Amino acid sequence: MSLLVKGGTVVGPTGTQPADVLVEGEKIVAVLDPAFSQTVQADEVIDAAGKYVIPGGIDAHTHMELPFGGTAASDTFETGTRAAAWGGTTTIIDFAVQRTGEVVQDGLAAWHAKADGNCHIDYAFHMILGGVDDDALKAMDQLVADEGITSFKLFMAYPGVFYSDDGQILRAMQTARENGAMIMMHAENGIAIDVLVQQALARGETDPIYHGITRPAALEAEATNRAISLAEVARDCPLYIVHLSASQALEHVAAARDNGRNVFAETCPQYLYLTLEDQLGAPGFEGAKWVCSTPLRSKHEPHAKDLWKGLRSNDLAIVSTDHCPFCMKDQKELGRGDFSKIPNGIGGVEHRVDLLYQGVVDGQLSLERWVETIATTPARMFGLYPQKGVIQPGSDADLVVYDPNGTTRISAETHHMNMDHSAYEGFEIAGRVDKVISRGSVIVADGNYHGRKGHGRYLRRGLSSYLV
Ligand code: DUC
Ligand code: ZN
Ligand code: ZN
Ligand code: ZN
Repeated sequence: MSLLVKGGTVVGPTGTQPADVLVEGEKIVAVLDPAFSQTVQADEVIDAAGKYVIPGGIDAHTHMELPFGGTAASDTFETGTRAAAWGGTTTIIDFAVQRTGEVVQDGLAAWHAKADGNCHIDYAFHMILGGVDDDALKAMDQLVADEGITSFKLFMAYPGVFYSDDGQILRAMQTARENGAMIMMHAENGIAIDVLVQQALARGETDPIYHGITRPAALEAEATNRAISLAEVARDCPLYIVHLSASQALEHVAAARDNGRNVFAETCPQYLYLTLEDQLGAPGFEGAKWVCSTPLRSKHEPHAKDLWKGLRSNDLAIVSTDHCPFCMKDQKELGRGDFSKIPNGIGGVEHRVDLLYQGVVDGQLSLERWVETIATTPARMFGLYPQKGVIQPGSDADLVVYDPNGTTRISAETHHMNMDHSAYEGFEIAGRVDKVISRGSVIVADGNYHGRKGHGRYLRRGLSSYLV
């Protein structure tokens, strides 16, 4: 089966040009100058005139079915990957979880059991380590060697749940330096945050807004800097800061990078577009919709402006969603009367490609940088390149035809995520996903869904292309 995506403008990190993309089976076989493709025959032709053709989005940070705070993230691998596909994302990297005390490989097997046969798009895993001991360190080596898992997330937040202390972090970093893996860090000082949370609750400050107030930027910056220092001691172990939200944390990342260090970071659409004041202005318990960690930051500080700048300068390499959806009903509501019991997370896997395209329209990012931050760099960072993240012969035919003249209106009424609300309700975006192709199959076309559960395959990842 061959497919020709014809007449569009192909966008990649190094440039934008009119080109036709020829697909055979699941692979791209040629990227053709339109002047020379008139004679090319294909079983199916997609007209991409007036549209951009970009590599399928790669969301390197999702949490389908994540157990959290006595409940579980509301998207299954089936519903979440389908919503991702609708929004132009053709690969996710989800976080498998080793619960504290559990054998790492058992945690991984449980994640495969949730995902396998259920995904609409291709998927890979990072591994969350719920504690670092001799067995976990051995498991890191085994996962890198045999399972295609080459990145491990640790938590400086959540004492007693996922938390690792500095000694544990250092040991995991030393192991990663040896085996080539990436350490991903949730950088917030959880010990200090817990004190602030208890003090707030004792004062009767129980509303959702106190979630953000008790997680100040200074404690994100402190943890970020500490993680960077520990990685330096571990002979410059590669370090990737997840969900970076604060200017002060970004400054530490930028300084490390200016020193040539192996330090990388991502941000998420919520920190580019939503603020603490959105949450503050919400009536009653509605602010719970925006409870996530790291938290939304104040619009009276320059965080969002600095994050956009960081995306341009590459101090922020990637935009991922940290898709971690919870419904208000029966889930977020668990924290009525005690903000610390609101499950942390915002769902957005469906909207990342569009929300970042709005950044192009607003003059924040170039077209090329849009593609780089949502697709190409995630592939390179996490060992999926050049199978994913690029339009070139030999790569998987994961393509999005994007209509710059279309519009997208975000609403819980129309989204495909399993959530009873949207953190982005009412947002209007100047651009629209027109068609989505996953490994040569057209799965979204003109507002219709043609994908299927089970189409998505598990991807074994290699080491990061950015390893020094
Ligand atoms: N960190 C994440 O990365 N996702 C959800 C909650 C959290 O703390
Ligand atoms: Zn986190
Ligand atoms: Zn710099
Ligand atoms: Zn996350």
